Amino acid sequence: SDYSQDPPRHPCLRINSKQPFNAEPPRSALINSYVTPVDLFYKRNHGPIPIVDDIERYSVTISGLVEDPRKLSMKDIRMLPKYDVTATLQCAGNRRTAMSKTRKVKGVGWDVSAIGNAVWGGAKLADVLALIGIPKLASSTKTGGRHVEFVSVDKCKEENGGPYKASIPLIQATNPEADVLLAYEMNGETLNRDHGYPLRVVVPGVIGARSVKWLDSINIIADECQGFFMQKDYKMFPPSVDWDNINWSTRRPQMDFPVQSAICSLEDVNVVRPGKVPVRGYAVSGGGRGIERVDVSVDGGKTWVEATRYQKIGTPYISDDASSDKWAWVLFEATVDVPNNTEIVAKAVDSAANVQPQNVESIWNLRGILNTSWHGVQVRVGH
Ligand code: MTE
Ligand code: MO
Repeated sequence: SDYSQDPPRHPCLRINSKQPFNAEPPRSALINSYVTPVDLFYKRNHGPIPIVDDIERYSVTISGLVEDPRKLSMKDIRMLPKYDVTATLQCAGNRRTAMSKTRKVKGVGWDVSAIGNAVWGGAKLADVLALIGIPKLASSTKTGGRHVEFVSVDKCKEENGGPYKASIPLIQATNPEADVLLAYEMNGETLNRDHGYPLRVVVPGVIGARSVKWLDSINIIADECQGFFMQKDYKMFPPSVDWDNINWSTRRPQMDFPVQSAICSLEDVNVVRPGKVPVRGYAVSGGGRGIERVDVSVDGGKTWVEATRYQKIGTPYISDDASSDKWAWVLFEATVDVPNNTEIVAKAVDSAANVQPQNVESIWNLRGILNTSWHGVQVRVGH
């Protein structure tokens, strides 16, 4: 493994692990703009950043249970209609550090910023698959394929030096409305090496782990991918399961992420002047569900005020409306009165009326994934 070729990174990133490089921006970077700048976008890797330098010779092999296996060049992919999809990518490990505080979990520690919102530009996977003869909205191929596996160029220790890989159901891959992309642009620029140059998968509304970077090949397969990150990781276990009684085969690989929000205008502990305090942050849900509401409390959840929500400044956000970005977060803001020392908490409600759980204990799991408990910050009033 060679990390000496890793690209330079923004000095503001908080490094959670150097090799592989895992880092997140300060909270404030997330609420400064609706679209997260590329250099401040969290970076989550399982090995060194691969180098793909001969773009003329680069291709994606599509094979497996298909009648017409093919190699697609970057030119072939760029020839398909280009879509710009604004989608929030969130690591399943976002907010893991806080979960670890109640009971130890295994995994890279993250504060609340293993998440970002970007405009991904590329071809729809549904169009790519149509090109090789798999029709739109197909749930199986004539040859028995039901899942689409993405295999990367990178190498990681969890796969014993093999490539990172993951899969999604064929029905999602061939559904144009699911907006699954083979992306070559991020925020209008060529995708950079950290984020998957020259081509990555973006699966909107699903945990980041399925959005495979540095795509090398696509396999049409009968059963879901048997790789480490599908079978031995990124599964949600109940609090009763620990390392001595775990049976990985009893759970499905996590796909959609649940409703989430976090306060980003305040740190864990803050000193504020008495009076009005602005509370700002992000809220997002998986599966294309919009955010119906964000509630903020300054008395531990006895009383609540509703925050305002927005995506584009000047356009009111309406959840699940045609004018809103269905795969993207909303930013929220509320101004609260803080007369004395207290905790400020926020919780979001999605369009299916799913609500974040109050306590982390009820959702604790040994891998520390999907901490979506109410996010709280301490405020001390200084005079
Ligand atoms: N793809 C490859 N090839 N290798 C990886 O290590 N990490 C995954 C996913 N795709 C990963 C990958 C995980 S766990 C997440 S959360 C996202 O990429 C992070 O994407 P980002 O670094 O662009 O933010
Ligand atoms: Mo992740």
